[in-house]
Amino acid sequence: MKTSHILVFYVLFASIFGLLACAPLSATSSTSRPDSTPAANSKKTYQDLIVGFSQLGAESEWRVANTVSIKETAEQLGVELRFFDAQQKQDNQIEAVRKLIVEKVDVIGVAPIVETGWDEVFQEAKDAGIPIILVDRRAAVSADLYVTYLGSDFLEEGRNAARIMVKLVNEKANIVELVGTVGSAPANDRYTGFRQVLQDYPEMHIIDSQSGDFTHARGKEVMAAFLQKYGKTITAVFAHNDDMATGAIQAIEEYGLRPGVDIKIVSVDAARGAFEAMIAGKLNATVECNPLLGPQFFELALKVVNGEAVPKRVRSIETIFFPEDALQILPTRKY
Ligand code: GYE
Repeated sequence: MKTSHILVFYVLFASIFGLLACAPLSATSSTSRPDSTPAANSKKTYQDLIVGFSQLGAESEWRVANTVSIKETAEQLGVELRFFDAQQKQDNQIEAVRKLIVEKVDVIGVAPIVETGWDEVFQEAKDAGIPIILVDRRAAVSADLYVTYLGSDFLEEGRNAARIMVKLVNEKANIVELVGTVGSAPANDRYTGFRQVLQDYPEMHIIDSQSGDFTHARGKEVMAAFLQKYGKTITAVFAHNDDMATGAIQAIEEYGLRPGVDIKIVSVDAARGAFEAMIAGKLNATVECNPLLGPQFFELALKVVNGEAVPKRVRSIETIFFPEDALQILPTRKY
């Protein structure tokens, strides 16, 4: 069996268990209820819901797909959605949450740009009796300040990226890392997960690690600087998302090396840009991170508003993709 197929099998297996562990909302994990439980006969439907959403920005293909998923699902279900784009600034996100509290929406979804700095505004929402649902990224707050967290397992994504990298380079490489937004949950966890696996391989060296802020432009800039500094010493790149990977691909080509061949590249998200790069032979693998969270988010929102128990943590289902399957899979990708 090919390495890639073993990995896909492994991930699918893990996903099925993840699914079993968290799919039914009556799962064994700890559950939480909002403070007030409406009487059974006053249950709200999607058409009664007013939902606020504080999105962090539009930095990547992933984020754009995530926003579309939230907006389209609201429209399909007939939910009234009040959506704010914070343009990559935490202050704007906090301001949006405060506006939504004043407007007395039923529930607020937040995709926190960074982990810290949320205690005060989440407490304000709690005091106003408005439940917070964390979407995509975690916030470092006490568990009573949000009802549930819906999103990917970023640590496992980092570990999977490392497992693939180890195989691609036969356990020996000089890696540069393009880190996501500093202080964000996915950047923190992908960084940590990657190292957890690499620590068992003495010839896998991370020679430098810098933030490219999850954008194509910054990924390209940082990679160009790495190439100036280390030249051909670099044999591998771990990019925390596809946009930075495609930026790095351009920088490598401009430097006169072959991305995917002279320098192996693994990234995260599995957006269309990654599939196109894999088909062109310039990207070696992408670890899926699913942005299509709209349906799960509104299902949770309705349950929370109706006082039904929901798991404290809900994971999205994901896999890994390799170049040999990219051509066949690309037309089926939604983002
Ligand atoms: O991987 C990246 C985006 O938070 C999981 O944010 C998300 C990450 C995603 O900018 O492309």
